[in-house]
Amino acid sequence: MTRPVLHIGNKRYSSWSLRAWLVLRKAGIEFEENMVPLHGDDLRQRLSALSPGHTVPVLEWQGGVFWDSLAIAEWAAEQAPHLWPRDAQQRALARSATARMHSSFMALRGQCSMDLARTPKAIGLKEETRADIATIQALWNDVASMDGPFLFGTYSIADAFFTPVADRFRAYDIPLHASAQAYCDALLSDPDFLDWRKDALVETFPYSEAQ
Ligand SMILES: N[C@@H](CCC(=O)N[C@@H](CS)C(=O)NCC(=O)O)C(=O)O
Repeated sequence: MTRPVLHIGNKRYSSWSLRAWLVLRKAGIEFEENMVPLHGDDLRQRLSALSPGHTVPVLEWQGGVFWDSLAIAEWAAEQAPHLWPRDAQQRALARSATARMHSSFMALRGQCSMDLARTPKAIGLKEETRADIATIQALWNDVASMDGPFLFGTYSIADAFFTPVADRFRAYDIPLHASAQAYCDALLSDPDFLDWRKDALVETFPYSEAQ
């Protein structure tokens, strides 16, 4: 079988690509990766040529082209069911937390863009950003199974989806509750994340320094 191809954005900045890539890694699926540099006047054209979603990540598999990190994660979970918790209640909760991450926290995402190479430095956070940070920590606290370092014990899609948030908290030097900090430390010391980060730190694309 030909390997699926995951089209991703710059590893340093593309948080949605990171999520899909982590999920495929955790699924144990062998895949090729193709970097689509997220800059240049022809970016929209290049993304449109890739998929009707006009964004990365994009998964090419058996002649089909699929987009959106959550759809790609669900595709992977069909082959690797361990990506969601085994218990039905926990599984529904993990999907709720993942969907919340996928659709929310615009203030944090807008003000604290992901930059894996950023030296930790605090900025003046907007009120809405502070509210997002408090909501995320409360959500983690509400759903955490306390059964291991990850939200639902063993690593799940929810953890892949929160990994870019953990790095934003690191990069913008955001003080966290002890349990939230421990969770972020677990996400940021995950070997697959560290593999991605290693590549991100040596990327040489043109970039503008995030605030
Ligand atoms: N909801 C989409 C969002 C994907 C997304 O916004 N990707 C960014 C890169 S992280 C992108 O392709 N930006 C280019 C653009 O919007 O022109 C997903 O979950 O995959």
